[in-house]
Amino acid sequence: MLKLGLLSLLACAALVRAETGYDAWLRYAPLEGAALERYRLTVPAVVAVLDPSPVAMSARAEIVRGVKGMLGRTLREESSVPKESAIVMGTVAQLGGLIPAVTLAPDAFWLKSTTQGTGHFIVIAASNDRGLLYGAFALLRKITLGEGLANLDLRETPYAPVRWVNHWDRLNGTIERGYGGNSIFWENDHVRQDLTRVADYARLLASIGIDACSINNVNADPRLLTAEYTPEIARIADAMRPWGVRVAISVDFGSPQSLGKLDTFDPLDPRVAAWWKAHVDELYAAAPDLAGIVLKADSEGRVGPSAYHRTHADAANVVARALAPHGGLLFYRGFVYDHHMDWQNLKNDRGRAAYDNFHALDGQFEANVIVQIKNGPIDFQVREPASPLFGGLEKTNQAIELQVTQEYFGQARHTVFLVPYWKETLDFDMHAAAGDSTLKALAAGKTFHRPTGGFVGVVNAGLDENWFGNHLSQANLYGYGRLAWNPDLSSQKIADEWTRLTFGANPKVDQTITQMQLTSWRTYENYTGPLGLQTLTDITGDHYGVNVEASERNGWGQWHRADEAGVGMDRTVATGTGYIGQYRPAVADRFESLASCPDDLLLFLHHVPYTHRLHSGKTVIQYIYDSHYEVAAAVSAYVEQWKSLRGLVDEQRFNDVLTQLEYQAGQAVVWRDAVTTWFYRASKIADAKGLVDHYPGRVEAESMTLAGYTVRDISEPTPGRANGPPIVTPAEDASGGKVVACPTGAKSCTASTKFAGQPGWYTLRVEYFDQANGVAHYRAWVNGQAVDEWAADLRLPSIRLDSTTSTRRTIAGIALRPGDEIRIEGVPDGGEVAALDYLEIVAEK
Ligand code: GCV
Repeated sequence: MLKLGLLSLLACAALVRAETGYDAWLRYAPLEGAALERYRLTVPAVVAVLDPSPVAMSARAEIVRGVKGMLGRTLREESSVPKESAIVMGTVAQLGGLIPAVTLAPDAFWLKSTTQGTGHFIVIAASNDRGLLYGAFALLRKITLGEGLANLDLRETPYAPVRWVNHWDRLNGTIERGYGGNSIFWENDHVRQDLTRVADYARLLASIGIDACSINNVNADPRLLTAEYTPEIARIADAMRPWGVRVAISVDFGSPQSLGKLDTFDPLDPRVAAWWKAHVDELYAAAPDLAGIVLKADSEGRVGPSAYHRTHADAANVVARALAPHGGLLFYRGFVYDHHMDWQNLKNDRGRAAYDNFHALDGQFEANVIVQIKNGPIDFQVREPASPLFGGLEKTNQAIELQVTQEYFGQARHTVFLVPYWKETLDFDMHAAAGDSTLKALAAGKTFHRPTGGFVGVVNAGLDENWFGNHLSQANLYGYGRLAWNPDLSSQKIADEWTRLTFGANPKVDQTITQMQLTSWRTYENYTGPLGLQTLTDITGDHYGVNVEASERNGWGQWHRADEAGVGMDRTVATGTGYIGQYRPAVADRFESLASCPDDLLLFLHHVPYTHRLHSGKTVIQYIYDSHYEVAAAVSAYVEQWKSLRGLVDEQRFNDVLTQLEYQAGQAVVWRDAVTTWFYRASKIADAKGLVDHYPGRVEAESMTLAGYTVRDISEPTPGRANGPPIVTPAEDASGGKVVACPTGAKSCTASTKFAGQPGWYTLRVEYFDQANGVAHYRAWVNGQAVDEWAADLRLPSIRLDSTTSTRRTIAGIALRPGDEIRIEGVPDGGEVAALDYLEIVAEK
């Protein structure tokens, strides 16, 4: 009895072992039962590596670490083929007769089981040390996933030579569009002293086949090219090198003038060319395996070749020529557009910009230049068609830029698994050539037989223990790497792999998380920008909360043109901006006609009345209404699904994700209400289902009995927009367009209401505002009895009272009788005014 009790206690302890998420998908959690027995029989006692390079040593150490974690056994390390059974790693030549002579591409690996004499060998063969490392990770992945090792014969070659990540880290340690804490690379204008995190990050990258990483923001700080930083860059390179990850940097195109004391940065001036050469030579002297340079020029205020009426090819080539002797690559960003466009001109279209800027230059770039093109023509919106530029370059290397960091995707406070989105884009046939002209084939250089090309992911992982601020967001980095390695993997396969590696093999856990991840993009899209609306977020502000009109009446060109009469950007050739004509005819014809244009992209490509019928037969306006209600319910269902995993996922990560999903469920309601209200007001078409603008059980804070609280119109300028009136007035951000706020400096304020419903059990939902400039406290009372208290301490990106800060507190299990007084007390702090939007009283089932 005692023994049993102890055993179950131990089992329990293993299950609830606190996990911070730091190990991500490389947990190597102990195997149990039959799986443990099976692998203990098949995994030999020795691991030998025949290649002495540091990368190969990492591969061997990783095998030892993984086997120790999963099987509880420490393998003996050797450096020649032992007589006894072993895992043996080496190049095909080093492996001698152990396996047949084959030619393996760089970074490819071959996992092969073989027998010689009395020894059984698991061979990891490759043509270079990175291949050995990738093979080692593949072998460990197989063990974690429970795949058999007998008759092993797995040969994998990366789909594309370029598998990079970019970081948008600033030298001061902050990150542009980073949601997982500050930089792992930089602190106080220098490289961090302790680079352990950097090495651990490189290990994560290596495990998914990523081999290069740029370490500073594309909005580049020119100081990085001063001599002071060269040894610092070299330190990062040293930290990442054992994992086969090479470092790259982003540079400012004006550097020859701003740093070099030249009177010009004209790319055709020989002094400028000499300047770049000298600087690049210096960098390579310190870090000889630097992967290359990333350049954002003539974009969003960055200087570029237009200053001298030169072309993007001139700009790219002057830096590329400096890199060429060292084998470095120059990534020139295709994200070039005018952000001061006249919004009243219906022919203007930011979507055209990449193609218009680069198509005519095809063939003019040096062989080591790669044009780095965002997946869509605008900017990582919730849905965009594939950028037509991918089909418009035949004699130029290209790479697809995907955004792993969730800028327009809920900034890691919302769970959105992006792999299905990326898959749709990568599999899209651009009809650019007779053979395979899917986007992935074009980007990888296969279609037009380019020397190089591939994938770049903007990652922006940070110092948070779990790297991203949300455990489930780790799946995006994992999925990005897996797709860059093999874009033919299905979303299902990637989600399933990631879930089992990250949360274990329990089938219920696997199924629940995988399903949630696979549906999460469509869910998010349907509350933040359905039918090709791109995004309805505040594009001139934090890119997070709702602000339907923020896209309009400004020069940024993220227009959706929603007004009283209709919605959508007319990008047709016949009557619109002509954007659709940038695609090859087979694609253009499909997009141009309303009959064949996919519903998902309708409003990206066409302007239609709200009564336009989709292929499903539903009107556009009813789709907007329905989709918002459906997905708000779907996110609530995620919460319930997650709760069903209690006890099956370790406690820390279980609670973290639960908190995240509960928050997201509240936000989906904020989005639902704001977007449907806005479209109802604009279209004046009532919801056929009668849901929009009717909120049963909701008591607006402004109609409660207030003590100290004052009513505020949400569109008032707040300190965040102190310089004049706000650009937009998102009255839809608050229920009823109003909130109540407690003046700064007040001790506390209260808002109360009398319950008038039937006696029973109720859930109270308090919609309050969690501004970033203080930590207000709230208390809820029923008939003078305290029932809940909380602090408004989330890390949200606004100090305004708006949908970004609008947050929901759920208080379940409250018994109410008619006449009961419900009172919310808010205690302001700093600039945070303990504001309230409404109270919702929901009967429990
Ligand atoms: C690094 C968008 C983002 C910017 C980003 C830019 C880019 O505009 O909001 O933060 O700048 O894209 O990709 O260069």
